[in-house]
Amino acid sequence: MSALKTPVEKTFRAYIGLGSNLGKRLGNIRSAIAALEQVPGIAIIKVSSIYETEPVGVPNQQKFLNSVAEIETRLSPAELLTTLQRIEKHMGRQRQQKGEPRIIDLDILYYGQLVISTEELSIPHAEAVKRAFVMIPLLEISPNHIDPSSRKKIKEILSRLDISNQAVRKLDKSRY
Ligand code: PH2
Ligand code: MG
Ligand code: MG
Repeated sequence: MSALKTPVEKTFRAYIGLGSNLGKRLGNIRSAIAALEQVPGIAIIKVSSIYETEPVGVPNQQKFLNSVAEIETRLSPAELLTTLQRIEKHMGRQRQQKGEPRIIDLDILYYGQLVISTEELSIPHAEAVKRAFVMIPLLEISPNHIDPSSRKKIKEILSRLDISNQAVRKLDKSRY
């Protein structure tokens, strides 16, 4: 095939949610971002500040650190999922029980404007639009991103969300 006919591989914008509430939380978030940066087929576009957040739905656990990264990727959703699971495992995440404290959790929040729901993977992430620990970091890096399920911008979704009981505090950059 001539160079001119070489197919241009399509890339997609995706958003990854990062969370940690076990071990060295800040180091864990940073290591995960560093690991993502190393993956062929993933380019990191933006990373939000890191937020300390009250655990949602998992009572009596240590607070989380959360962040959201915007990436450009040529990996398919399934390949991206496998990649995130490989990084989680490599960083020492053990999966025994649902909802247990975790060294690192990497979730696909959005993948372009794709909407899929299978047993392995739902995109958009099913809970994302209800969670301040996802929506607030997303608002910081991409307020005009459109959630394909509701067709609303992140800033609109958040303005209508009652997050009064979900404490989210931006970590002071000078301290990390
Ligand atoms: N992740 C969960 C459940 N609850 N709460 C906070 N604050 N941050 C999280 O990342 C989180 C959670 C399941 O993945
Ligand atoms: Mg999660
Ligand atoms: Mg997860």
